[in-house]
Amino acid sequence: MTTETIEKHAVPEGFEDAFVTPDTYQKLYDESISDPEGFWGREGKRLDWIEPYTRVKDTNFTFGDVSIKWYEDGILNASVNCVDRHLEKRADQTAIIFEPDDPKEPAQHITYAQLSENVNRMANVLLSQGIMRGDRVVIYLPMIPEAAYAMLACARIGAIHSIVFAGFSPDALANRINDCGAKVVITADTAPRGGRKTALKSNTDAALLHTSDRVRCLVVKHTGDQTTWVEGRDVDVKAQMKAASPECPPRPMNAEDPLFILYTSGSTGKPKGVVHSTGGYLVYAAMTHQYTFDYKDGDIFWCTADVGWVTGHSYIIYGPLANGATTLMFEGVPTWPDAGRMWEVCDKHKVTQFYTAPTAIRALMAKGPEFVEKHDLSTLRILGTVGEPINPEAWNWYNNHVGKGRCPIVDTWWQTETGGHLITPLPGATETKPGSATVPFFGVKPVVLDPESAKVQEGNPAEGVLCIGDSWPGQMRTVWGDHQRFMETYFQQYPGYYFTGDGCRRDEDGYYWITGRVDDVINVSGHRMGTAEVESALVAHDKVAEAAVVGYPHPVKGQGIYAYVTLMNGVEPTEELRKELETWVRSEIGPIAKPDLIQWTPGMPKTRSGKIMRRILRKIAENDYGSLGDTSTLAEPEVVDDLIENRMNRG
Ligand code: 6R9
Repeated sequence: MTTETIEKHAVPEGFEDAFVTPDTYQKLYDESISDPEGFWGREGKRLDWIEPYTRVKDTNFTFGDVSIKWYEDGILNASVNCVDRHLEKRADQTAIIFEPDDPKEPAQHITYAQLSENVNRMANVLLSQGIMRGDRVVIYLPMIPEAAYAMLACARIGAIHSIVFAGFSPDALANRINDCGAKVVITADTAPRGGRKTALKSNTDAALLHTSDRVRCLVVKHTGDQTTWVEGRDVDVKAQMKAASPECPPRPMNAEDPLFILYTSGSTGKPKGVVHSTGGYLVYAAMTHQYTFDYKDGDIFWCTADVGWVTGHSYIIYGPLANGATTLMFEGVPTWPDAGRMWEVCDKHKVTQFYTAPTAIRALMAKGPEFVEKHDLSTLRILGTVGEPINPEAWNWYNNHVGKGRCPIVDTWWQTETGGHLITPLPGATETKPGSATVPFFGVKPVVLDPESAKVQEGNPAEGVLCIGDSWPGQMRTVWGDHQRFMETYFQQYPGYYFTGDGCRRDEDGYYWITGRVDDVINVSGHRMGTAEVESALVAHDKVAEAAVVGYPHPVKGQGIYAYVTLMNGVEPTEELRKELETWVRSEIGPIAKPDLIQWTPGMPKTRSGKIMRRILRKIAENDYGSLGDTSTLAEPEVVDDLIENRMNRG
């Protein structure tokens, strides 16, 4: 389908009272670009400040001098903004609805008063472990309320949290603990998901063999399953919380003090520790949550992401709680006990905004609409997607079967690095086109550049790499411990701009269509993965001589992982070895990194200077080998014939 044949969807009826309407969008957007100081100076007031800021924006995108500061002389505490300030009006309002993995278990409704008590108690537990302002705390927890308590407890005492997705392996966990120099890791005994359990504590035990032996381990006894216990190192969090005081004074923090670090994959080397600030990040998360989802008092907001990803940080915890919202936390998976679980939960808790990933929509679409039809979804007002481009088929299914044509769909484009939505429709203001993230959020200046000449593509339509022309408060501040890498990754290639790593097209109407990554990052079920990470896991196996990994189109996951592997001399390629390598990658990185296809190859297509020609590997993985382009620089052109003959994707 080309963009020209895609119809525009008008804003459905009933959104006349939305926070942002077509007129206000244009007016506010223009102001946000022409007077960022005035605009963001006003928006910053949505938070409670201990000391108000007098300076709003101090940002520089010049390579070599990159520096990003917002509200830099303001003093605040993020947990006060997410909890304490709501107590006067909302003490008995539900802050978090916890829906457990097993539908037979009762849901929990945690009020703001209870949230406050738990956060304070957890903060006191951290203090008693010697955690101080600026210390790093790694959180390796499933989707349980304690994850929210832990994040906000860190924020309360000025510690910097770094959540590691509970699906990551012990090695991945150890690397992150070491990179940020964490003093403690907070984990749980075991984590039920989809009726199966992950042994988080034993993963943590394995990880801690590769870290400093001073790292303490705080364990949430969630299921009560038996685990090993290391005296002097392991701490029973729930028992300690019970004994701790329910009051812990919040630490006044500078707006630019880091709130959290979140590791994300890049095109080269090991994952980067993306650093987010306390003030600017929270302003941006709260504002985008309010406007993009038109969040109003009484709404029940459900973001299905995991807190281990940035979407969980901004739209399960920080944005909603800063707005005094009711946010739903779901421990389970979309397809267990059956493909109706999401809709059952929407029905049960009267969800008003539902925010998920295209890969989940495609997986549920494949099971048929009967699972949706069984449930009453009449409370839904707004539907959202995030993580990867959504194909128009999935968009239409979501719109017709879930939204019944009455819910605007907000296709939100953003990144771990951006803290919140950058390009997105606003439900009461933006006409939508299936597959397009539409128009920029306030204060966001998208720029399309020619990838080779770096020339700005003026006018519509346009196509090229997507950059952003100026800073916004939710922007990442640095890479933890490596500001140089921050500058090189995002500000070197296209001087003066923030480079997103995505390609895009801007159509006749000025709508943006994200076409996917232009670097060696692949997007598997909405999870970002550096191909280099999977490659280094593969070559760490003693039977592997060389490996190259690329993405290929996958009907449900968006992209699948295609690995080309050259074995050590004398090693026989067998089915058994294929399985062994799959298990190996799972254990090195985590289940999400397991290759979908492994092709054995006697050698890689290389230039004479020894560079692997990934363009060719990508084409063959896409089953598009008729148009390999210029292969004249190949050192051994015959390798390509073998690769084509033995290709694994013939779909
Ligand atoms: C929030 C998140 C970021 C990358 C990004 C892009 C892709 C995210 C998208 C989208 C098209 C959307 N992406 N949202 N592509 N349409 N609505 O996903 O962060 O994990 O850092 O991934 O995901 O390629 O560059 P992160």
